Amino acid sequence: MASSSLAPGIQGLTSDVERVAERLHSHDGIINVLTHYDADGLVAGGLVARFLSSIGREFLLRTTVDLTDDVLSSFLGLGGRLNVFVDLGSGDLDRIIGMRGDKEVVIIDHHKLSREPDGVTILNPELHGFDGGATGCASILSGLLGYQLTGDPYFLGVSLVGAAGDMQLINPVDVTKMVLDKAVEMGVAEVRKDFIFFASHSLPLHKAITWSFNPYIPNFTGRDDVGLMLVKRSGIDYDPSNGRTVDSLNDLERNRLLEVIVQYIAGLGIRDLRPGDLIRNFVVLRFEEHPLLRHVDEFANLVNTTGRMGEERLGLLLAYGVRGGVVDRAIELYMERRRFIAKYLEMADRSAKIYDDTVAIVDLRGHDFNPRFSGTISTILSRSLKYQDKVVILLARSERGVKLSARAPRHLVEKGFNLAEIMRDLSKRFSGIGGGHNVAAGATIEGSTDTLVKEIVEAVKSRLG
Ligand SMILES: [Mn+2]
Repeated sequence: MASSSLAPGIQGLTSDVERVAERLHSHDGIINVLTHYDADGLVAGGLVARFLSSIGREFLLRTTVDLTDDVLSSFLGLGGRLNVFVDLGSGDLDRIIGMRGDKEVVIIDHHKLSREPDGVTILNPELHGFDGGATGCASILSGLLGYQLTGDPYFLGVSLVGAAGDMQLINPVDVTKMVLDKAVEMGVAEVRKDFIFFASHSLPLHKAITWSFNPYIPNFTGRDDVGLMLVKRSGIDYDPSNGRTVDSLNDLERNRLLEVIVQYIAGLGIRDLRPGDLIRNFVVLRFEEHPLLRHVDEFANLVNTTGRMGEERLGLLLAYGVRGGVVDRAIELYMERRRFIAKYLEMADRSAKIYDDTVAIVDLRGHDFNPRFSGTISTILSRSLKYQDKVVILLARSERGVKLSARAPRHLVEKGFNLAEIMRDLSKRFSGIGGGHNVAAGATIEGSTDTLVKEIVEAVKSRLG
């Protein structure tokens, strides 16, 4: 698949794909696979499983939230001689090499390498001059592996689902772009530009128009009542029970509805709303029959949900290619989770207090809020038009104390602002654990004091100064 018009590293990566595919193909005996529980990890794991099945290899597939010592030693302790890490491992080479014993290790990953591979076989775009955060996520690599040996374009199409999950399809470059282009060329994928209001093709019209959480628009996103009001206002003949969807609209109805929606959103008085925020590229999988699976963003949300709700095997099976009852069960979970997200976003928006126009504190300690949603809610808020230029910090009550989930805008991070340090400092001061990345970090601290919010705001402000 190498082409002279692509970055030079593609050639090297492609020969690594061939090498790893050959290695797995020639292995005699069981192959153990461990993958991450997010959308990219589950899609990659499902594709590796499909690939191993199609070449007649026996395998055992596990998922994990973190690569802790316990998880690592249990995985390396499994029978069989070959262990494959997917969407994790590159940053833990020291521990893996230290604990591998006589096991052969293969890593299919796109995170930064913590040291020299030293006898570990690694498939990673970082080794070929690419930024693995921006291109060549684990699903893309697994898709290439499967396609390499089987020629089945399903691998290319579904690998895009994991890429959507890791945010590599918003502006696809290098390896990810190569796979997208190939999938389009093979006729399995199609790229369409459309308004975010028309992103869901399966839901009743009034739910569909407020469906997309990207960007999150307070008093609009996820609000069925607002959706119904706007459909009525547009004069379209509509009854929520008659099953009309976005696809049933003719051009005239579509334009009338669009006009009403844009007018309503403009009336919400949101700063910095650009028309471009409301239009996106959507990648469609042409071979999928179910509308939720046809759209890679929704497919990715579906898989992500299975992991977040502790039902990873459903996500793995979806990526592998199982349909029917597995799709139904995943959709039930998805709808349940969406209802919670919509409810919690409203709650968060009402509770948000903004300090000095830079820090948004969302204190949900006194609310009926499930702390497992903290990261999801703070991420959506931080990408919303209202809060995208703020440091967002969400506080929730959890079993072990107060859980903090923090997100920083990119412009501050580029100037050296580091949330992980703030979370570490706070967790030292309030005896807990904390850390993460410069853009996204968290902490769980013990007890709670009346001055906690004030101290958090002070901690952020001192780092900004
Ligand atoms: Mn990933």
